[in-house]
Amino acid sequence: MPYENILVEKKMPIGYITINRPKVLNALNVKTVLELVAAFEEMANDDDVRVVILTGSGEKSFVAGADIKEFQNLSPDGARQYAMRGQKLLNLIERLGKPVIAAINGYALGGGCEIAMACTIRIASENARIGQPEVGLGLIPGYGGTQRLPRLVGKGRAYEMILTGQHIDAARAEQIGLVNKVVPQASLKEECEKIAKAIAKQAPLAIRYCLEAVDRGLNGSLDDGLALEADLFGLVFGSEDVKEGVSAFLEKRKPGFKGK
Ligand code: DAK
Repeated sequence: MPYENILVEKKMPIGYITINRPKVLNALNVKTVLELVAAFEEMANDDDVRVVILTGSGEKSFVAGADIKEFQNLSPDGARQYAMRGQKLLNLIERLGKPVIAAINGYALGGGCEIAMACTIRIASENARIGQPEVGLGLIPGYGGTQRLPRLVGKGRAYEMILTGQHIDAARAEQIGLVNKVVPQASLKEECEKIAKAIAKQAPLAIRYCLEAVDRGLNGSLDDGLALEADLFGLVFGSEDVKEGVSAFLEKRKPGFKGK
C-alpha cells in the first residue's frame, strides 16, 4: 500500500517504519496515525519480519507530538474518535507479537514520547529531548502517558515530567530508565539493528510469549503474572522450537528455529 507520510521498508529479519513529515518535526496528524496502523498490521502479518524499528525522518525529531494544527476544530466526538484511533495504534505496537525498537533520533514530545513508550525497547541519540508538554497546551497526555510513564520511571519522576511539561535530555532519560541506551546519532540505526539481530536469532514463539508474559503480567498482580508465565511456559513446551533448541545445545550446533 502506498503511504504519504511514512516510509516502510523490509530488510529481513527487520522491518523499518519511518515517520516522514520532517517539515513539522514528524508531528502526527490523523492520516499518519492511520498509515502507521496499516504499516504495523503489515509487519505483524509478515512472519519473516522478526523485529520492527520505528524512527523519524531527519536528524532533529522522532515525533514532536500530535499535530497541534488539527486540535483547532476538534469537537468532543472528534476528540473521542481521535483518542480511539491513537489507542488502537499504541495497543497494536505494544501487542504486536514481535519487538518494536524505538530509535529516538531527536524530539520525542507528547504523543511522540507516548509512542516510544509503547515500543518494547528505546534507544536514543545524544540529541534526543523527551517530554510530555501537554499541560502547556491545556491538555493532559492522551495516548497513555499518564499510565506508561510512571510504570517506566516511577511515580515521582513521571509527575515531575507531566506536571512541569519540561523536556529532559537523553542522558537524564537513560538515568531514569526511560531509554535503554544513548548513542551518537551516527550510530543510532546500527545500534538498533544490533539489538534487532540478536533478538532475531532467538526462537520466535519464545519471543512472542516473553512479550506477552511481561506486558500482561505488569498489568495484574504478581500471582496472576506468575500463573500466566507458567501457562506460557507450558505452551512453549509443545513447540518444535524447544526440541530444536535443546537438541542444538546438546549437539553443539546452532539451532534452526521455525517459529513452530
Ligand atoms: N504539531 C504541528 N506542528 C509542529 C509541531 C506539532 N506538534 N511541532 C513542531 N511543529 C512545526 C512548527 O510549527 C514549525 O512549523 P513552521 O512554523 O515551520 O511551519 C516546524 O514544525 C518546526 O518547528 P519549530 O520552528 O518550532 O522548531 P524549533 O526547533 O524552534 O522547536 C520544538 C522545536 C519541538 C521544541 C517546538 O516545535 C515545539 O515545542 N513543538 C510542539 C511540541 C509539543 O507541544 N508537542 C506535544 C503536542 S501535544 C489525544 C491524544 C494524544 C494527544 C492529544 C490528544 N486525544 C486522546 C484526544 C497528544 C498531544 C500532543 O502530543
